[in-house]
Amino acid sequence: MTTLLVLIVVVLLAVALWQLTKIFDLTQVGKNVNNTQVANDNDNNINGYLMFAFLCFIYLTTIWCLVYYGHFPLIGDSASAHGPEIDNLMVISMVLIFVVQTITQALLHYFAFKYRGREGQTALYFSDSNRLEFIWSIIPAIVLAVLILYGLYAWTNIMFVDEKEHKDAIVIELYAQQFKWEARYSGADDVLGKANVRYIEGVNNLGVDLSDPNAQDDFTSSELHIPKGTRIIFKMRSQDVLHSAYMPHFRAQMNCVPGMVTNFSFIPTLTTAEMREKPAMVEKVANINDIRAKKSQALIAKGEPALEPYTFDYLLLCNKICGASHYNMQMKVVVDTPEEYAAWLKENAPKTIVQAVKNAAAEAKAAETPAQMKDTSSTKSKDTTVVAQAEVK
Ligand SMILES: [Cu+2]
Repeated sequence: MTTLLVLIVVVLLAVALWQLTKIFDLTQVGKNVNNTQVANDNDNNINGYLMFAFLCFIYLTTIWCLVYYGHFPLIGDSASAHGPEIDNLMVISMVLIFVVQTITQALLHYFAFKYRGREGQTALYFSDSNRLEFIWSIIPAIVLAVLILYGLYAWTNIMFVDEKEHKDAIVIELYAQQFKWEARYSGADDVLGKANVRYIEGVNNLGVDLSDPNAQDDFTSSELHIPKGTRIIFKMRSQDVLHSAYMPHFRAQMNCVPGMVTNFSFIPTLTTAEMREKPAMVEKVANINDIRAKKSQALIAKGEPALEPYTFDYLLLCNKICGASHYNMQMKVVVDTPEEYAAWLKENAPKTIVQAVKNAAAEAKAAETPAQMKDTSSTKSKDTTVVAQAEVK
């Protein structure tokens, strides 16, 4: 790495020296009879045409990217109620950028060509033009104002959810830590118990306050299950560093910040099964499985096991580079029908955190007892803490 940096510095120094000699040469123009370093009409023509060539290069690259990568962005088939609004905003912004960039690049390169240098011709100088400045200020100002206002309107609609208004909403905590997610459900009372990093101990790795009455029926899951058609209010926390809860198919993202609770809320509109049946998704999965089949052939030839076929699942990803295994920080999200969700709750709700802590304590005690029984003869004199406390008293 150091060698590379030294090499870069040496190359940059060489370039700087070369440029300095060129500048020096230019200062000698007029004094010197040799004017080969000054651009003549031929050089200007070449540069003018190169401008056009570069314009073609930009356009061709754009077309190539659209053809080969155009199917990657997730547009349409969003799985949340607010999804179409975000998609709309995205499409409007992208189309606008595309049109403006296509026109302005063409104008920029055309004028660079048209007004290329010609011997004996000097540029027309004028100090300012109020009309021109007005036009190129007011048009972008109006367009940007409309775009920003529309964006703000969409943002307010999506982000400002009054929890009191949505009494039937399900509150779920998303807990981020390097490098995994955990979901905490509020149980029968629909209220999440208090939690704080100070209470983290053993299996209580979310730091739930076990003395809080609301925490008694809280349970956790390493898979996020949510029912279709119900508002879900996510409360996000992080144990260590900045993470970002990103659920692309629901067009949802929110930072998880250590020491504070952040919120995001949405209504899922497509169950996992329904999403798997969408034509675009069927095509995408078939593509992935084609690639996997080809890779599998190569693996089998090497005597290694073949890849499993891929089936679509919603994912909760981390969208902040939070450490070495950030790329793999994900949790499966399952959107159930209300009936399926009720069945899942019935199965998982009894596995409360309080119960898990009790079980762990009982297990620890069971493991301790045989060891204690072995050396009962010497335990009395070995309990140094008791002796120490007695001395302090
Ligand atoms: Cu992360």
